[in-house]
Amino acid sequence: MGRKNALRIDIVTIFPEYFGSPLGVSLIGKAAVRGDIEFGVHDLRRWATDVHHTVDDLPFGGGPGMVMKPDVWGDALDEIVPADGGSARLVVPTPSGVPFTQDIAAGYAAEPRLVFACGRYEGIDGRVAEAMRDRMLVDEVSVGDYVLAGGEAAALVMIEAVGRLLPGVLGNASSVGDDSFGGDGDPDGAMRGLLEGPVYTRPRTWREREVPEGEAAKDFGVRALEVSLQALHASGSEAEGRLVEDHPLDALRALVDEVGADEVIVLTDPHYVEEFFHRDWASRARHKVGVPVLKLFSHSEA
Ligand code: JB8
Repeated sequence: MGRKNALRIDIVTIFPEYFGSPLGVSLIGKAAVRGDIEFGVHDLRRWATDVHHTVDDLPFGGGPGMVMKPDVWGDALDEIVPADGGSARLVVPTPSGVPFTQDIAAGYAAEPRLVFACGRYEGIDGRVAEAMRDRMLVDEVSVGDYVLAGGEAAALVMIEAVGRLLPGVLGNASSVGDDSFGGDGDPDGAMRGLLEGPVYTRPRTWREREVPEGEAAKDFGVRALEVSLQALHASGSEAEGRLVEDHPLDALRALVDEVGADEVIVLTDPHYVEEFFHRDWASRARHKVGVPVLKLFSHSEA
């Protein structure tokens, strides 16, 4: 078994090979290597009982397509999940499910164990989800208002959204429970989107397009500040704000002196390189403003 606080994810599918690459790369691949996430991918046909490994049958009442057999799914889930549910949560992707949201992702990231039941054809016999509710939480979830050919791609979407929220996954190492304060853990909160905007990197001029600077850059800052203050006021805060155009550290020091602040809280998106070298300006502020500087990270990737 993996380390403590690890998330165990089981996936049941007739296409186990579908998951190899996506779960092996990037943040999730590394989290799996470290043991922060543990995957079990199971071929549903292992629980089929006939020579053809049949997993589907004709729908009662007629209609198009085939329906996945309850006996095969029942035997699979009986073997994968302990009889008492073992604190697992069963997630069944289906176009008729409740919409998958960032809040649901955050809830899943706090679970010890998720089991994804990926259907194909017209879906899984409706009694399977019903029967499993006797032993565990069962969520029927949709990742969007369109119809996929099966639950596999939907499961990957959810696993990616959950994986990047796990503690220990890059960018979350120092997060301080600031989900409700501008982080993407609470995208419906008052602060949603305040720190987002277009981003730029080198070269400064590309195909005759300049990275916004001066007045052009200020425009975005002015709007972001407006929206931020509006949201804060709407939530009952007496926040004031100002846009800083010269060096933020000098402005911060001046502000600390001006208002006699005894603490500074910096809310920022994490940046991998800056964090690694402790070169971010919030860290430098610690040595310059003469009061404690608490740094909070939003839950987004570097
Ligand atoms: C058969 O669009 B979907 C979705 C579609 C599906 C199945 C599961 C999910 C199974 N078609 O979220």
